[in-house]
Amino acid sequence: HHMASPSPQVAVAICLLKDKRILMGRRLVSIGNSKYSLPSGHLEFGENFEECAIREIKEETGLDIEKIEFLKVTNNLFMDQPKPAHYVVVFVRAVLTDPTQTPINLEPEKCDGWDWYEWDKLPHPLFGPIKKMVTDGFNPFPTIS
Ligand code: 8DG
Ligand code: MG
Ligand code: MG
Repeated sequence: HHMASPSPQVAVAICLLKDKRILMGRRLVSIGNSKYSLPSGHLEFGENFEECAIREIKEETGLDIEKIEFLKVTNNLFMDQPKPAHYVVVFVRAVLTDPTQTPINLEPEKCDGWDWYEWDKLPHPLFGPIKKMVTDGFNPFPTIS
């Protein structure tokens, strides 16, 4: 009859880059409701990060991606939620396989819609964890050498 203790969960968040813009959408879920964030989702049993990124983007936007590269990992606590959560979030970047493909809002119960934003004109309010990363200088775009 005892409650199972909650465990940290693993999510993969995708910085999908198209020229100078990145894909974001307004969340319609309890954590970060009405805030703009990246497409992301839970790592499934047996998946690698690349497979998870490809699957989640496809499920949420219909888009096909390639050139998936690891960027960073963050440890995010949401302890002030009705149901506290702890996420280890793996950030990757990727590009469209077909640059003419456009996003479809395939999970309208979870997201208000997807659009492309320039990094210095990101939508607001941004979801807390990504907002802090931006403030701390995170930039997913490749540096031109
Ligand atoms: P799934 O059922 O499809 O597997 O999951 P989902 O419903 O798509 O999960 P999600 O909420 O989109 O993403 C999982 C969690 O990742 C989310 O509840 C909170 C966490 N998360 C962070 N940082 C970020 C971030 O910057 N962007 C996004 N989208 N999620 C993040 O901790
Ligand atoms: Mg998601
Ligand atoms: Mg999902």
